Amino acid sequence: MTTIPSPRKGGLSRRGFLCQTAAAAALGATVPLPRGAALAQDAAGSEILTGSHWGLFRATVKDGRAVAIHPWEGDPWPSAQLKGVLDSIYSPSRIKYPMVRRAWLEQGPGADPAGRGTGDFVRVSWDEAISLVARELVRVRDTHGPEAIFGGSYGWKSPGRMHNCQTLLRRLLKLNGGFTSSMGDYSTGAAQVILPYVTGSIEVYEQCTAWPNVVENTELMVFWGANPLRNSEICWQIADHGAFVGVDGLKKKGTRAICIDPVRTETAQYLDAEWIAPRPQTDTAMMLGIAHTLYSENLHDADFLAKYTTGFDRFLPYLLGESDGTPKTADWASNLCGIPADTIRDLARRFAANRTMLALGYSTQRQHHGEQSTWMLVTLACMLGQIGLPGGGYGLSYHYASGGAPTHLSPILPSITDTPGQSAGGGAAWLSAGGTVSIPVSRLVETLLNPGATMDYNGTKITLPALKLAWWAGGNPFSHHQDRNEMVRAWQALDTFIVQDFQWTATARHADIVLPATTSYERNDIEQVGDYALSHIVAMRKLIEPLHEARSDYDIFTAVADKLGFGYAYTEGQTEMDWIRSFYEAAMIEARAKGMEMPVFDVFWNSNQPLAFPLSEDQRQFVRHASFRADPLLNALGTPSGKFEIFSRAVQAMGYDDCPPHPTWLEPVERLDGPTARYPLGVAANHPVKRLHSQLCGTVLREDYAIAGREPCWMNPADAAARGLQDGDLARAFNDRGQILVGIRITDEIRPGVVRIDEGGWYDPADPRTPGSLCRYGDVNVLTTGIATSRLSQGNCGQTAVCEVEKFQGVPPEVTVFVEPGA
Ligand SMILES: Nc1nc2c(c(=O)[nH]1)N[C@H]1C(S)=C(S)[C@@H](COP(=O)(O)OP(=O)(O)OC[C@H]3O[C@@H](n4cnc5c(=O)[nH]c(N)nc54)[C@H](O)[C@@H]3O)O[C@H]1N2
Ligand SMILES: Nc1nc2c(c(=O)[nH]1)N[C@H]1C(S)=C(S)[C@@H](COP(=O)(O)OP(=O)(O)OC[C@H]3O[C@@H](n4cnc5c(=O)[nH]c(N)nc54)[C@H](O)[C@@H]3O)O[C@H]1N2
Ligand SMILES: [Mo]
Repeated sequence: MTTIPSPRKGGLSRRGFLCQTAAAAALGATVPLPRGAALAQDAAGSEILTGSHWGLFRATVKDGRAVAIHPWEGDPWPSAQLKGVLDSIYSPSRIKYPMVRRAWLEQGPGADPAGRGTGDFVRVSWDEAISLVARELVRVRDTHGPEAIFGGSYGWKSPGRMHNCQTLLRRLLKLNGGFTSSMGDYSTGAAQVILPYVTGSIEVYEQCTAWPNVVENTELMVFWGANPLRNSEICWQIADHGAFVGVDGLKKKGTRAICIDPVRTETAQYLDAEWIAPRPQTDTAMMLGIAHTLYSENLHDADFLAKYTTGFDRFLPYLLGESDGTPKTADWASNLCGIPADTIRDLARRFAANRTMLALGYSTQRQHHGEQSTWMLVTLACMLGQIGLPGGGYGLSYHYASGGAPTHLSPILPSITDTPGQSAGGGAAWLSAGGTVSIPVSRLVETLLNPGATMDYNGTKITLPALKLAWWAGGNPFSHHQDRNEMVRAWQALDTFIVQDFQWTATARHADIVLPATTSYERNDIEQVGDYALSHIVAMRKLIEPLHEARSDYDIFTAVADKLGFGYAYTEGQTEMDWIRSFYEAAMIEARAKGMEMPVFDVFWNSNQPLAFPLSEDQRQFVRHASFRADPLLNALGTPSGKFEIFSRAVQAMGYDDCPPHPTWLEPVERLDGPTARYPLGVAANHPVKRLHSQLCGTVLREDYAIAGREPCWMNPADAAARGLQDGDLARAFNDRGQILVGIRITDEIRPGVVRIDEGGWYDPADPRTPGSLCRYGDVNVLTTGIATSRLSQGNCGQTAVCEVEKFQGVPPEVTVFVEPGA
């Protein structure tokens, strides 16, 4: 089991320099003069401070090479993944030069699409690569229309307000006349669409009741498919790791915790929590069983339901079975989820008897009908009536990016926009014309397979465009998308696939044109710390010069814009540092309006210190929905009724049979022990222990977890024994959609019947020309289903799959995905 690094002794001794503020003074914080900050750089020598998804760190640079990195001394819980960060800069999977697939180069766009992924690339000069890209953008636009260009490029690009490659890509494509974009994300595809109907906002990325308030007031902490001690290792911006402090607070306080999860998570282990392991994809049923118990034992809060919610009366006949003949009793739920009915009843009683916080993760909505679990959890919280009270209610981001870490008083740092001219006071209208089509982000494969078809989405109809060109920057679709083999086939509809990355991911390998980008450590940028904490602004200073022929995303797009004749419109005459300075200075003005004085840009930039912002006691004690509870009329929710909606007329009006108007148990297309399951094991395709999705899979970190050189497959001893599998065995996991190699890791920290294979293992097909061939490393998305959660949200179902696992017979094929193609 991975050990959790212990928090730094003495807690948060932040060495950052504070922004001068009346608020900080009131809090008793020392406010060093900005002048002193300039000296700090000398003291730190050649150690350069920068930031990453994994946190702030200082890098030692010798002779132009980063040789060591150390977590920032103010990080309460540094990520063990940092060692992979250093290695990622120099890893053998770096893309060194612009490359073009031979068939495409010699025979033109669309040539031999089945040959993608075979590694037959030709090195070209930057000049040639830029010309090819520019010519192809014009050709596709003029022949097929701008919507034939897909620019919805999704993924976990590096932090930084300047080199946001996705925004930069859209900025370019807008100038070229438009493109097809994408909506939503793979994280919360279902939840972020259903929740506005239920709670009036997307909720999943909004602040939860702050950890200090939880530690003080919560008596029973329920982590429902939520694992902060793993999933808050990272942030979308720069990780602050505040959730670790929060969970540690629960441990010190001795708060009772329950983890409802097929895996005994790091959080469960650290807190020595009660572990309840239902069958995956049955949570809605289990929640209904709890709700039924609450109602039948009169433990629900009728006053709260009456005052703050609508539609409980429409839901109740379903709960009681009056509308469909099936009462959703604990016994009924037990049959589905595999948890004893007594345990379900006991949970209901304890939830009601204690100040209970229900912390839900995202996995249960990344499943077929994933809208229902989120909606049902909010319904449960409504029945318990503790929403808006200290330490009670629900929280949907305690596990993610340190949701619940108290929010500091800080300005919002602006970032590059996709609309040139915006910062210069509103650009010309023609600049943003065209390309208004947008598809739900996980429906790209469906779009490629069904051009011209109509898709339902959230009450609207979308006509799917005929895509001919896709350009990806800062994401890895050949990792993040489901049903890889279907995807490989669908990709053949594209004439041209351009990929901009710094590593030879499976996506880059399937490209026609590969453009080597720098890592964020080879360019300058600026960012905030903590998605929720917003505790600091930090200069992400360049550590080293770009390696090989890599260029920054901004330089690459600028070169294409120049070639297309709109270079000036693209850059507005601004360099990288001009933009960074302008973002900082805009934040300075906002800070001033909030009563804070930030140092001038040069002092900040040269200080080699993060700029700290103050935290008020109010924010430490923030309680989600407290204001709504205090005055539901004045602070009405954003739903049509202004209340929590347990029955939604808006959802009803859409008439989708796969998303009824109140939370409902609907059988998923397949699940462990389900009526349609053709394979005996449920697959938990979790977020990885020692990676960020696919990032860092190509680094030394892999040595810490790979088994038999493959992605680990966690398996319960009973399941292993039944298959004659030993710890460390090389095995084949398969279903109707595909097959992958995995290494067996036997552990009783997983529920019998479930295997865990983390997402993000690099796809390495034995024969790229033959969809369905064996993936030699272990990309779990070969096994998952590509269907959508429902017609409402069209979210992905990355947590929906069943499979079988058997010992691999024969000569193990070599894994080749971690070095350059042809190496
Ligand atoms: N089965 C299953 N599938 C899943 C999930 C699951 O739980 N189960 N989770 C889903 C979720 S929630 C997500 S968010 C997605 C994640 O999917 P992605 O975000 O696509 O995955 P990453 O591996 O983070 O890919 C980011 C890529 O961007 C590159 N990159 C980083 N910085 C830069 C930069 O500055 N410039 C350029 N040009 N490239 C850069 C990295 O090298 C990497 O290849 O996966 C989804 N897929
Ligand atoms: N280390 C690390 N942290 C990350 C990421 C990463 O790649 N690596 N990715 C980040 C991103 S982009 C996102 S969106 C979030 C994702 O956050 P989540 O989607 O919440 O993360 P997962 O790891 O997929 O699942 C969380 C827990 O749910 C459990 N689980 C799986 N299926 C079920 C089920 O059917 N029922 C129940 N009750 N539990 C289930 C899993 O065992 C796991 O412990 O994580 C973020 N944090
Ligand atoms: Mo995500």
